[in-house]
Amino acid sequence: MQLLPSARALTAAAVAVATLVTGGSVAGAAPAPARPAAAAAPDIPIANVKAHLAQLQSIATANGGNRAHGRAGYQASLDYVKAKLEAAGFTTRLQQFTASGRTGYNLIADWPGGDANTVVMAGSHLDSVTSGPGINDNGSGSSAVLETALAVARSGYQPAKHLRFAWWGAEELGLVGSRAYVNSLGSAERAKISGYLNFDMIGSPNPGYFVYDDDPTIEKTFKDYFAGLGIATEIETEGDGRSDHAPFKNAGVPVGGLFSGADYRKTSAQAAKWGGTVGQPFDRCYHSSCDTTANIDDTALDRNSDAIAYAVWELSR
Ligand code: DTR
Ligand code: ZN
Ligand code: CA
Ligand code: ZN
Repeated sequence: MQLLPSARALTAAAVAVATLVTGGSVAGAAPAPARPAAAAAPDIPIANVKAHLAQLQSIATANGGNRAHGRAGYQASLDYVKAKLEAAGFTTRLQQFTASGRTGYNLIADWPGGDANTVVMAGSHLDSVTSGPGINDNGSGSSAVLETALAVARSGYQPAKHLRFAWWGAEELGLVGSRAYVNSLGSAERAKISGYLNFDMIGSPNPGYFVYDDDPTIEKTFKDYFAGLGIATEIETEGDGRSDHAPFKNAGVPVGGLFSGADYRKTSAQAAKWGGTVGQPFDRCYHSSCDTTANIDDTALDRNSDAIAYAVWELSR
């Protein structure tokens, strides 16, 4: 989140939310035929995640070097993700809001089926800062969540709970899109969300493996996954309240997520267990023009993408 003082002042006053239902049911495509739920989450192909990142990089390059709220690069990013989801059988809708005098959008994608009264959500912010393409922050989270959703469709997974995915607008202005979404829910709708999983920066070039500790069940799900790989994790402490899980947590929804680090510097103890460079930031290109496709650690992105799929499958059974 990069909160500009003027945006901070404007945010509270300028956010007005309207829900535009667009996309609706997918053009002609019926959901994949129900097949037995996958016993285990599939591997998320890192090549597919990186292909999404390449598309987001191309979009930024073609639109002034960024994918920021209210600009052409954000709209093009939204169009890309929405088209992939609708082609795969998701029901999508755009939620419109205003922030800092510009129109913004959240993209919400529901996977048909499951108990509508028990909703598992996974989300990430799709916007970048104005100063760069935002490939790690947060193309990494957006692409991993997209590929996990597409893996659900490919596998024909039909979990007991309902699956909903979200790509938030205007996170960098102060969690504007995700707060608008939570505020637009009535208490009944909010109570149906059994958990919200947030992924904001999961491919940092000098990566750490941080797990949110806000909800014990969700935290254990992620820690068990990494323990199975023999990878030590740490509790995420850099960003309490600094990403899109905060509005959900403040509304009483159980939250969790993964983070690979931003501008804090890696200690020698961390380098001993994770490798990488001591004394350097986890992401030296945080909020900078060098946050490009070259600013990604493929191993961290792959491991975190697979952890996302594992948690989505485990928590929605
Ligand atoms: N808010 C993110 C960056 C960020 C910094 N600390 C954390 C902790 C957990 C998630 C995200 C972050 C941004 O700049 O978009
Ligand atoms: Zn940011
Ligand atoms: Ca993988
Ligand atoms: Zn971010």
